[in-house]
Amino acid sequence: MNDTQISKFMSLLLRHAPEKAGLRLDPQGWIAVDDLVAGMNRAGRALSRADVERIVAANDKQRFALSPDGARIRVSQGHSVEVNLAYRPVEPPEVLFHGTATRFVESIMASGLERRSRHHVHLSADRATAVAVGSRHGKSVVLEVAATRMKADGHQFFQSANGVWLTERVPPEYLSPAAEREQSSV
Ligand code: HQG
Repeated sequence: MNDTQISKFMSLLLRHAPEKAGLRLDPQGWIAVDDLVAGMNRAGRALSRADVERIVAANDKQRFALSPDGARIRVSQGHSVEVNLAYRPVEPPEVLFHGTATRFVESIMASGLERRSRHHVHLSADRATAVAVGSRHGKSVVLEVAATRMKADGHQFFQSANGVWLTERVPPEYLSPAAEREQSSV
């Protein structure tokens, strides 16, 4: 397995399915690095603690976080398993962005952005990230979220350790498609 494959398997275990390697996360999503390594080896992925540390340090989006003493690891966002990362509400920028696929837009503009299998709707502070996130699902389109207005109306915003903006849902009245001209310029 190359580092990308290991990283994807780590994401799967730490976000969605720890049981695939016989593991359990603590309520804040942490697990001992040694337990993760042992579990991955049991699941047939031969790797060492040093491999995990290299992958954590090199990760493009800094998905993984180590505890200050380096003993435990978790992912910073994106879980579907029950965890509480104890995010504190923070003041969002005026506008945030959500990238999705064109085929979802009609449904999103009717019922709003929903968190689906994750704990939150994921938003970004820049368009380019939103374009990349959207293109994971198909032809990418970027929606603007009137974040300051949402906050003023009582919605809470959180930011993960790796900079992803999170909120529980975005009702349609705060959403607008970003202008075509702007989308093609990113
Ligand atoms: C869509 C990656 C129809 C939503 C990225 C999205 C991100 C609706 C999909 C992180 C809808 C859910 C999360 C509605 C939402 N009708 N479609 N009412 N409401 N949707 O993967 O935001 O690489 O769960 O637009 O960088 O794409 O994994 O969420 O297309 O930060 O670290 O339902 O995943 O991070 O898809 O991506 P996802 P997402 P990592």
